[in-house]
Amino acid sequence: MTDTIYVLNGPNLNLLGMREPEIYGSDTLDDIAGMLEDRARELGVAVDVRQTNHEGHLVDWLHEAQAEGAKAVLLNAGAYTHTSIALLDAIRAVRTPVIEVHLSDPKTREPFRHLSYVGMAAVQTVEGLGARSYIVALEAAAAL
Ligand code: CA2
Repeated sequence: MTDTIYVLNGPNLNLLGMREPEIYGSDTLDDIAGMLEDRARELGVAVDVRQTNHEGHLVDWLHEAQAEGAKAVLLNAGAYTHTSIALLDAIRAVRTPVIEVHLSDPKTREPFRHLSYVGMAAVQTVEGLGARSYIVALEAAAAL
């Protein structure tokens, strides 16, 4: 059976490519999903790419990733990265490894982006590479 890697995206990432290209690049989330599907095929894994603006959906999907036996989760929790103890608890609650992903490098931005609850529990963080952050994270997940 082909291993599946969940790629979970949080609030406002559905607007990628439409605003602030100088920070987040000009690729849409659909563009990134296409790149991930192409690279996943080369790596012999499958990706399941999702986006939500709701914190609890991300928690539910982390639980689902474990229940469905996903190999790993790539998680760009958007601004919930910096606020959500619920996500920290969920990542700690599941055995599925979670890799934190960011397009920008939050540590070089406003001070309120320097704290990452996701990063406290993730096995790895890939950030600051634009859309390529997702590809590098996918390669790391496939190698786990
Ligand atoms: O760099 C990242 O990937 C972030 O997770 C993006 C989040 C931000 O809150 C994190 O600190 C870093 C914001 C995503 C918002 O996406 C937008 C898309 C288009 C226009 C404006 C925002």
